Amino acid sequence: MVHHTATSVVTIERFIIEQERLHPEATGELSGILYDLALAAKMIANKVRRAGLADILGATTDANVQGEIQQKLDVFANETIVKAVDHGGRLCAMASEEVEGIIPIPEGFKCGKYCLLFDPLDGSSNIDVNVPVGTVFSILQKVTRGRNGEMEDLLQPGRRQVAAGYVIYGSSTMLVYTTGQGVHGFTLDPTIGEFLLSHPKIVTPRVGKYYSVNESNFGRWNRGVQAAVRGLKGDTPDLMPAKNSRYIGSLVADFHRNLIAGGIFLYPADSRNPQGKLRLLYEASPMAFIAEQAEGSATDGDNRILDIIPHHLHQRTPLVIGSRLDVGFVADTVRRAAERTSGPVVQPAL
Ligand code: AFP
Repeated sequence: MVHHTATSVVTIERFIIEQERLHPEATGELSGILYDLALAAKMIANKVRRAGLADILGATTDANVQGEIQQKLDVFANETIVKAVDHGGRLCAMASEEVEGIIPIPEGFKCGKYCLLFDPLDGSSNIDVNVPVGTVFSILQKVTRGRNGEMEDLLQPGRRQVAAGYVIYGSSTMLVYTTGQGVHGFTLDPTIGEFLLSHPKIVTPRVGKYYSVNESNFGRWNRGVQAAVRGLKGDTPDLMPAKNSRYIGSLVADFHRNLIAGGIFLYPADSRNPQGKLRLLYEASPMAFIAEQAEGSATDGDNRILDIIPHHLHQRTPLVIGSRLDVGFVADTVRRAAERTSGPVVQPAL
């Protein structure tokens, strides 16, 4: 890693180039995708910031594939990302949380060796009330041989990601990403329109201050999850000191706060969402790559998120993610409860 002095101004472009130089075999294609995503992020940030002013709020008539009402800004963000990356010759296929099937590279454009999966505007039900929203992305290398990317290229376990990141449109706009060499955060300086390196080599605390979960689901969780959340509140002080609670309802914002300050985010399965609510490929997997690169961890309760083999694009998963010891505490508590009710479970928890 290149070391910068505290006073040097490092743009995201410079940082990406310097990282690429560490890999003599790199063709620059991955760097190109990251630049394009940074550009799309600036365009989306610009629109999100003006959302309260422009006549852009309100639901469109389409319900997206998740059956949720799609906000106009979701559509804008989706199109902005597709247009920023589809013609660069670096991607062979895309998939978006907002679109049912594969998004192909249009005829006439070159295809490359990478696939992009993204959630264009996560937490969009929060836009009307001025709460931070975000974009999440995941990049995989193509494994099939044809020109176009296929489902097999997109349905790879998270451990095969070559890059993942998110953009948070909050009190400032930040882009945080990893290519497997640590996690680095950039803050958008709106006066010059550049993302500047503000958080090099983010390492999340081993034990966090916060727990983040939608506790209105408490009565719908299994006993193990209930016991774990009670533990996070201080029920078993010998095992886990009590934590403070923070929950925004926007994954990117909840995850980002916990990444920096230390903490754990949970969206477990419940009786209404037996597979959990969050999407494996657009949310859990990229966040898990970032968490692990920042020395945190991520599990579905039984399995490391990055080891889960996806079967379809919009698959959901329970998610427990954040500070390593906190995630371990929840996984152990859930496992012990499962052993008490149904004998030992086969999968070791983290
Ligand atoms: P929306 O994009 O529909 O607002 O969903 C946001 C989200 O997928 C994720 O960002 C949050 O962590 C989670 O849902 C919040 O879900 P609850 O509202 O059930 O707590």
